[in-house]
Amino acid sequence: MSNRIQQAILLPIVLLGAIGTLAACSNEVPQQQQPLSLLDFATTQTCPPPPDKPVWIDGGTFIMGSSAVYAEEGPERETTVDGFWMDPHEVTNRQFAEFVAATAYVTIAEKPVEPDVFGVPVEQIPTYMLEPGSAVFHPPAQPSRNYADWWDYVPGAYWKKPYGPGGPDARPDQPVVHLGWEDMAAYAEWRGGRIPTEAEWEFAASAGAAKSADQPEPELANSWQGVFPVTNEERDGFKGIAPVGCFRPNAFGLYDMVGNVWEVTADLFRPGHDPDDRDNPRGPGENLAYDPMNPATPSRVMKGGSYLCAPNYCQRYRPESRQGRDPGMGASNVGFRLAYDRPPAERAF
Ligand SMILES: [Ca+2]
Ligand SMILES: [Ca+2]
Repeated sequence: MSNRIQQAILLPIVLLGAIGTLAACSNEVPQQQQPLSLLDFATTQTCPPPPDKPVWIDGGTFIMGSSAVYAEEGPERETTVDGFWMDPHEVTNRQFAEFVAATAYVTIAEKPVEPDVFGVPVEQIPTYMLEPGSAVFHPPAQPSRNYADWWDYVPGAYWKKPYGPGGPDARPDQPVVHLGWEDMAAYAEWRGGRIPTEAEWEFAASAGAAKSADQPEPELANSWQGVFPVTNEERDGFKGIAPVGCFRPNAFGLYDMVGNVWEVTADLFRPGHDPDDRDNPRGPGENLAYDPMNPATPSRVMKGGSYLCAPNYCQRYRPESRQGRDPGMGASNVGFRLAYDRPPAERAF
C-alpha cells in the first residue's frame, strides 16, 4: 500500500492553488510558506503535566451524534460502548520520541511523495511537493474562506519540526502532529494500545455532559477566539498548539478531548451515522466509507476540533464533531490518543 494513498489537503492545494499559480513559473518553494507570522503560533509556555496513566472509562449508553450543527454529525441515536482504558491526554512528542528511539521508526512525512497519488501528469506537480513534508497551517494576510489560502505543503515539516525546517523544534509536552494513519497505528501497537473507535472517543469526550453547540469557554478548551483565519484573540492563552493538560479535564479526567489537536479514531468516515448501528459501533466497512473531501480512498474519522476551530469557521469544538481524515498524510493540527483493552499494570510501561 502506498504511503501517500490520499492527500485530501494536498490535492486541493495543488489543484486549486499551486498548479494554477506556481507550476507554470517555478518549481521552487514559495517564500510565503514560512511567513514570520507562522512562528507566532509556536509557544514556549508550559503547564503542570497531566498524568500519563490511562484512565478507566466505564462503558455505558449515551446519545451519540448531533443534529444541531452539521448534517454529517447526525442522526442522534442511543449508543452503547463497553468499558476501556484511555490516555488522559493527546500523545505527546515526548511519548512519540520514546517510540522512535526504541524502533528507529520513520514516519510518512519523512519519506518522498509518490507522484501517482496526485492523479495528474508528473510534470504538473511542483517539485517541492514530491519532497518529504507535511501540511502546515499559516495565517493568511487577508480574510479568506478558501483553505488553500492557509494550508501549505512544507518540505521538511514532520513531527520533530512541526513548523518546517526553519521553525522551532517540537516541544516534548505538546501533542505530536504530522502523522499518518499507519504512523499512529504503529505507535499504538508498540505501546500495547489501539486507536479508539469513534463511539468510544465520543463517549469519553462527552463524559455525561449535556450537548452544546456553543464554543467552549476559554478556560475549557484550546479553540480559536475571533474571526478565523485572520484574527486570533487568543483569549484561551494560545494562538496555536498548547502543551497537553493546560485546560481543565472533563468529568472522566481526560484533557483536551475537545480542541487543541483533532484526534484520529479507528472508524472509517462517511457522512452521518448508521441509525441502526448502536452496540459498540465501529463505523462503515470500506465499501460504504465515503469522504466527499477525499473520495478516492477511505478516510478515518477525526474528532473534537482543534486550535483552528472558530465560530465563523469549523464549529467542531464539540464531542460530536467529526470530519474525514486523509490516512496518507498528517497536518499541523491533527493528533491522536490511545485506548487500551488491558489495564496499565499488565503492560510494560
Ligand atoms: Ca486558542
Ligand atoms: Ca484534542
